[in-house]
Amino acid sequence: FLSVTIDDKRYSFPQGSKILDACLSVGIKIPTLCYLKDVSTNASCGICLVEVKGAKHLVRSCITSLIPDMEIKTNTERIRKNRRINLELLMANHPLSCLTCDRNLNCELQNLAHDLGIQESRFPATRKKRLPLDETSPAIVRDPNKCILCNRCIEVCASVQGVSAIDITHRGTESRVSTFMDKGLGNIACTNCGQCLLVCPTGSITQKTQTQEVWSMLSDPNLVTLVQTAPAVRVALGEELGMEEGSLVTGKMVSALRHLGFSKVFDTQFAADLTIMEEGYELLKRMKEQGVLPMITSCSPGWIKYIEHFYPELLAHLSTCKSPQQMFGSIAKTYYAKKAGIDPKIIRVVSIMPCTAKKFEAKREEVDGAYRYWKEENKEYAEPFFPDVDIALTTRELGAMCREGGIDFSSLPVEMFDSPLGESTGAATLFGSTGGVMEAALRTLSEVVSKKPLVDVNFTEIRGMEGLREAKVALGETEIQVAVAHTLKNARVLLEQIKQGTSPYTFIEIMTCPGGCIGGGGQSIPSDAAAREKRSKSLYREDVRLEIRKSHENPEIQQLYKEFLLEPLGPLSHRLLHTGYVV
Ligand code: HC1
Repeated sequence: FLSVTIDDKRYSFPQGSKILDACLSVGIKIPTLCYLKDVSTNASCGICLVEVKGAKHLVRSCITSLIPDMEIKTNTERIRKNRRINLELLMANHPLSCLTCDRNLNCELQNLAHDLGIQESRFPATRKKRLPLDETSPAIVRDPNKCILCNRCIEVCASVQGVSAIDITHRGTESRVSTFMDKGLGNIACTNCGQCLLVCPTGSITQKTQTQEVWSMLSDPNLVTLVQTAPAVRVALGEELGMEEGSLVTGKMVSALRHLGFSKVFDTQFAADLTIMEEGYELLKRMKEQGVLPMITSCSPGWIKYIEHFYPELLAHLSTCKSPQQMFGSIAKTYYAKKAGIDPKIIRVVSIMPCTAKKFEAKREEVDGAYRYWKEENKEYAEPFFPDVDIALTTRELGAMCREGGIDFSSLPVEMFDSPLGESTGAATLFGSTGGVMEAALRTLSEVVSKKPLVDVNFTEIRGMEGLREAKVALGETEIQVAVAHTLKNARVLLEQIKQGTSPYTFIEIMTCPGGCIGGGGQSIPSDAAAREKRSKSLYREDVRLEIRKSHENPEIQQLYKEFLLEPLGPLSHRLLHTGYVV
């Protein structure tokens, strides 16, 4: 530890601390637009200036380490003036279109301009031309005109995801964030994870908004519009609508969706339980028949795009199961359509997801299970083409629809999902947090193999926020090793082991985003480690509260197999619930 003085008060901090971290830890707020705790200190914005006794110039607190007996001032006229100048310089090229910006009222640049009392930017714009939007991605839109070159997106893409899809291009006043050869996010190795837009301090990176398309569906009397909601949405939608971080709002969310006009409100968690059945039996089959191991989970679409781009030679390790989002779409437009007597062509499936990559997943060419099914069963039902899932909205987009629809969220009653695709288990709830898919699978696998009830359903050794976790688990007489990774940078470690032939694992779960889906690119902003932790805890509490905690005990899943699919991995499951991958 070392002692320093900040604003005339003595403190002690661990050796090596930066001024900014030290100040924040004792409640002294220093503004910054580029710093990202535990990810990046690229010192590009010049806002976090402080005075250090003996130093000729103001210093950037995010990159300056404490030294013993340092005397620091964080709030003087000189500091305030220089922070204002630097902010005005950043604003000089920034369009003042706040009212129509996706991040209006939730923009760090806007908030800081307000906090620093900026009335106008005194500096002329240096950028002469308006730059074109990058709308090439099905999930993410970039507006380089709103970029303040803080580098956060670049840092997250490189150091959290290990992808480096974007970087600074051009020089001087022409500098901008762009993709390889300006090809656009849709034409490069971007995984659509949306971590860049979560950390963007302005509205320069946003999701591709599709709320108007959904409003049109809802007002069309000739359509039956179903909605499914992902596990991680129920612990983040409340934040988006003014409630505490991590509030569990399942019942209010169901009620809000009915108010908005959806014909039926169903649960992606039903399909998560279905995934466990299919994936669990797939693993057992591979183990029995010396198939390709380790098998890796396949529900996180950013991860699928990552392995397709960077490790195509390992694709045989992926489970062939579609994600729960896509399984839901296939089942809704076949089993449910039949049961409810609805022509599948008039059914629309909207997903509410914590994830931007789900927009991409819904548009993949191979997600046409229901269409192909009807083509073979009853051609009249099959034309024109329809996808399994029509539109995937993010948690933020649902929040926007609730606001636009005049819904007073906190006073809504608690309502239940519709049946028969609305029942789910504690295991399915855990899908939303890193390690959850693995835990859900192990609960079912243990019982299926041993044919005995599990004494303890909690696989605590694979829980937590460590980037890589592993455990040894008994499946009957056999012991297997399993691993869990979240973020693509951590995924790479496990993939390299497989490539070298040194992987000791039988089964691996990989989730694209920090913390799993609770930290997805579609979640409420801010989505930092503290918010993720609260969302995750909320899901684990819900698992304990639920009466049924194992996927194979979900009565609606049992009914689905009895009435329609007949058995896991059966011919119909293969047609509707499994897929292949693009090299
Ligand atoms: Fe996920 Fe999944 S857990 S991928 O993160 O398998 O997005 O929440 O819906 O599909 O169930 C996301 C979450 C989600 C799927 C499920």
